[in-house]
Amino acid sequence: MVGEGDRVAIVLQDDPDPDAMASAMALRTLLGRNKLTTPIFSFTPVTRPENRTMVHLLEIEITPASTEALAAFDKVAMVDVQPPYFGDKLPRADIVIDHHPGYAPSNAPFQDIRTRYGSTATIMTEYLICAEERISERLATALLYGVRSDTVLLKRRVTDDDLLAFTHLYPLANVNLLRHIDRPELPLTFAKVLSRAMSRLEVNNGLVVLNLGKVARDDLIVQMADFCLQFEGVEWVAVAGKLGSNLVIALRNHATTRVSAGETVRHIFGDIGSAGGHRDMAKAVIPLRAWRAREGTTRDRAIEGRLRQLFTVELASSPEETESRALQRGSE
Ligand SMILES: [Mn+2]
Repeated sequence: MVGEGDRVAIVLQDDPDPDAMASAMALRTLLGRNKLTTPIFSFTPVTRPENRTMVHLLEIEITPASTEALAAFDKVAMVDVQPPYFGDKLPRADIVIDHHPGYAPSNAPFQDIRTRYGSTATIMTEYLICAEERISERLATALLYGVRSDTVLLKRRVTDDDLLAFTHLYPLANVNLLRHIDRPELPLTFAKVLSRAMSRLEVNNGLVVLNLGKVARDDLIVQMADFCLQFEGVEWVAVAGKLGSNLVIALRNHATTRVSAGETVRHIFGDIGSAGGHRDMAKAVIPLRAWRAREGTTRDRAIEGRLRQLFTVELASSPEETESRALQRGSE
């Protein structure tokens, strides 16, 4: 399908994830191309800290996409995403390789959609094996990380094909690099924030609430919330931090509670910021101006106290939560 001199653009979903980036690298290898003749595009940049670490360590270059820039290419390929995702922004695709269900079929001349698969990286690994391509350490590391992150460490939606790809890639990959991607470095200044916060840690009725004050990065709030959830007797954790002009709040539970974390933050903060998420993890981002307008002060201790109050009332008032606690106590 792809002629010798054809310029090919590989387009990924917004805020590309490891599966998408690894699949793009694999397609480029399959086509025998380099980053000049086959650049990788996305309409928005990579934002998640682990994904940015992957981009950095594996030196993946992603060019900002635009409808005009892509129109200049002879062929457009999409991996880990399908044409309907882009709508009018990108009406044409020549090659589509993906595992996401639920898209309307497109008229791309080459389509390989395997909705049973846990990752697109699995499909790409099969192509590389069939074509007897050499899989470099860099490519193997990317693909392994792609399979692993899309299947949440081989726990979700994983098939025999994914496991086969995983075992094929594992000996070829750089396990040290993977460890680095998994555990992003913490800034040293965070040690102080951490120690101050730990000295205030209290568990009331299974609930921990902490406000870290000013933080350098969004993921520090999330990491702190995950960390606090590990202490005995903790069922719910809310960790807040000031990031730029916003107050960011991460809410976590063990997914054994009946109340959804997403619903909880929507209910408490929906009127002053963007709030939502899943049953066991949710987030609220509130402009500090909006917080001040509703709550009066943005002093760190005052925010922490108020958050404790809000979450305590919200979780206690929910009939499902009271019932599930009673059940848990009964079974202990
Ligand atoms: Mn995927």
